[in-house]
Amino acid sequence: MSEAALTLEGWYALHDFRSLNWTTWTAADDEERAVALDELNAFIDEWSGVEEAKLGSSAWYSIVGQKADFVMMHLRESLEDLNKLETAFNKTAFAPFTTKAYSYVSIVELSNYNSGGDNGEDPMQNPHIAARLKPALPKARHICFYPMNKKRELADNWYMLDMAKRKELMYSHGLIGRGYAGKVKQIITGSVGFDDWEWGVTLFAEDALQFKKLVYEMRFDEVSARYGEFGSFYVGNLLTSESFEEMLKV
Ligand code: 76R
Repeated sequence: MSEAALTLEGWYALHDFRSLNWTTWTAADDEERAVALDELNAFIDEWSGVEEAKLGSSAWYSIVGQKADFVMMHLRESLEDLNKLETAFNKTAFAPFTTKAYSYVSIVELSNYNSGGDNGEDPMQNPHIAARLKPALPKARHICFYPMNKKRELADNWYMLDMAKRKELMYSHGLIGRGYAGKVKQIITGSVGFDDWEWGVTLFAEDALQFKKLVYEMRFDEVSARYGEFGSFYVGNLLTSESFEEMLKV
């Protein structure tokens, strides 16, 4: 049996995709819309306190295209916290104007493929590792999210490769990724046992074109070319209360 990679886990993640019900939104009167927006803003205002207390982080983006209209991405200490958040949103007066589009449950993950090996230190005490496992989500202009698997086919089975081979392949993957330092920030979340794919990939960038460049370049790398399987891609733009209100103006 091949050796499993050792993984470190940080905050639990929920990507909560919603669509707007324009029919009910445009049919509502001004007061109903104002109450809905007030309750939505109160819900969102709570996120900054959680971030300051270092108990989690949230991000809010519109989604371009018909798969969803916006996504709330939450990182929190536990699955219970994530559950409370989605329920709190569902209880706002804004929620009836939305429909559920998609969701993804996972946990921030780092694996030991490219680490120097066991040096006897507790990795959780390393501030760089801690910051990657419990990251403050960047308020970058754009987000890109997609789920993925590593293949388990007879000829190409990632899980049957020995550790040394997987390390070698992941080294090359990391090299390509590092070429995008400063342009794309990636958060890899593991979802084996939590959701339908094995990982969630969340990318943040000021220039959305860098998503295409990075993902395309990786397609030629063996880890993705041979072993990667991908779900639907969601791409969008940073939201603020102001830009969301602007989007909802009827
Ligand atoms: O964590 C690290 O920075 C060390 C190197 C590294 C690992 C272990 C790394 C670097 N990744 C790792 C693990 Mn990655 N990554 C993806 C995708 O679209 C595709 O083809 C794949 C989707 C992107 C875009 C990306 C970007 N990575 C993983 C894993 C877990 C694998 C496992 O355990 O089997 C997956 C699924 C995955 C997928 N990766 C980087 C990036 C970038 C930009 C980097 C460089 C980070 C940096 O050095 O700043």
